[in-house]
Amino acid sequence: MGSIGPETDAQAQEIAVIGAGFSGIYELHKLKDAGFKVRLYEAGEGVGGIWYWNCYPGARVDTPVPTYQLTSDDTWTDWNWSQRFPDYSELRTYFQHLVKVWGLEDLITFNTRIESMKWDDQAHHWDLEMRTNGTVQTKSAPAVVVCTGFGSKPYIPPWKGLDTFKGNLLHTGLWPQGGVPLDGKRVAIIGTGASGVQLIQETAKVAKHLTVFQRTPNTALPMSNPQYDKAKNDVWKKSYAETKQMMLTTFAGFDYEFRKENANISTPEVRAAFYKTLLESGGLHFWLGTYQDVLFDEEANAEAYEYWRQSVIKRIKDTRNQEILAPKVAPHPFGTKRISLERQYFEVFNQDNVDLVDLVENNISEITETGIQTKDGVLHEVDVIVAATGFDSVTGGITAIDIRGTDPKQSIKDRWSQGCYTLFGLTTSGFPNMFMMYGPQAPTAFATGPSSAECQGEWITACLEHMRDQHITKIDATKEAEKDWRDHTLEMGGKGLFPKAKGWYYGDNIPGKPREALNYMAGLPLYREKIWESANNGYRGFELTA
Ligand code: N01
Repeated sequence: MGSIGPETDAQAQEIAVIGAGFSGIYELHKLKDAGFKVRLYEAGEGVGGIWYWNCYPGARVDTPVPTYQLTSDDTWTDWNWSQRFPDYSELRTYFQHLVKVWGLEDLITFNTRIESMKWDDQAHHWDLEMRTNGTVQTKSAPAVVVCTGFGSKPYIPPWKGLDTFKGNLLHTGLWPQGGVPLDGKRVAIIGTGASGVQLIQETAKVAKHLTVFQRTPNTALPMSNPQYDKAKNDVWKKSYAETKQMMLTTFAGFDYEFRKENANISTPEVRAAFYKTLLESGGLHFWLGTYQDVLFDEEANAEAYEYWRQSVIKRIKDTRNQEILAPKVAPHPFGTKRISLERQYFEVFNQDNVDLVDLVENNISEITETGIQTKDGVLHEVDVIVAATGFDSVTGGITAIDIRGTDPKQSIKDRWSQGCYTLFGLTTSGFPNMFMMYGPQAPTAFATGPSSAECQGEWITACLEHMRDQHITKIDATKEAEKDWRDHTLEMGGKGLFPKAKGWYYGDNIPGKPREALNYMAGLPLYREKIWESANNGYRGFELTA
């Protein structure tokens, strides 16, 4: 019988946590603190999760600090940020700080990728097969917390001829740790999501020539990234207790919220003044601090888009580029695809060394030995091709592992092939004692990483403590409860203008992936209420076995 025992129990096996991003590190700390034997496995060489893998030039977070940090007092009092939106290297240093203050050094095994997990329904434990620098070994764990993140499975479209390219082919999410020289090179970047926008800005500064291949324009907002000195850090620290309280009440865990009025409550002049303030605030205010109906009402949305468009086109000299980057007809309702933050992004296209290809008019026909051929017959010869083409988001990090639960014939990938089933995005029926963080049917992409980690991590830790105290060795979601959660998630995800946009929020970016709301889009406060309602009622919706 597997045993979710205390650290002092010599028979107890280590609980396994997979992935060293915000969720994994937080959960490792919580379980250690609660007295469990626990070990974290990380495929990379260092901590940071998304900030370990996404180390392309310009990679930086678009949630401002101190919102983008864990809130426990031992982690922030001695920590100072150098800027409002830290880059990946500062975030890595922050993760090292977390490991140090929480004493996690000896509990992490790096360079180790979990390849498969098989549930043993007699022993009530998981057998994990893992590869460390080419060596495969198996370990048993009474419970597993999968923290592989929402964007850990990079996606490169299957362009014809891709493997014939003789230059350097890269993906933003698998950027070489030592960096790649782009100075003086001819570079192609395909994709203009958050990663593309950031990389384009940096590459344009150093490349001999940059060709950007855009399918959908990015309605990016100005970042505004002031430096933070000691005095500025002292300011946020003074009011951080109140900030933390506020973050518990807001939709996404930010320290501001949608305005509780519809747009038409104001005159056009007042609205314009309000939009101006939002844009000048920088960050995501124009998206998440706007009138409450902008993401629901077409008229309000169209006006917001037009305001954004006017603010952008005056920064682009060429009228053709204006129309490609900020078209008169919105490509989708404003804000229904993930908004990115930019710094001089639109000015990049005024540079002589930068070209823009509109893939809607002129798609890629094939990749050749020397570059990218478009439908019009032009061959764009380059030294480097960067696929900034995103990820098999939300589910891909989990389904990349061959996970088999009570039915050994069915992997989790098969189980979700026609649609995702989870209870609270925390567990999935038939895969007992397996918990997920920052995965499907949870707030994930609609919440900040740290807020989500704390919300789910506290619940999972409490659940495992309950199992330990009550000598429960198996917890599994019921099919009925799971169906209810799925229905609720899909209902919430069907609201407003969001479903009108095609993108990774709904799995549209991966061929063959079922179209459905992958995230819980009703906000963190309601999510928190629902998961604790179950826990406080004897884990309603779960079957517990001694
Ligand atoms: O990926 P994406 P990303 N042919 O999927 C295009 C987080 N993140 O890595 O929109 C041509 O958003 C695709 O076009 P379209 C953040 O949450 C955060 O940029 O599908 N193009 C799109 O332009 C973000 O949302 C940070 O028409 C193709 C791009 O590739 C998430 O990660 C930084 C194509 C993919 O954009 C993912 O961002 C970086 C094809 N066949 C990432 N297929 C920060 O915190 C796809 N595209 C700042």
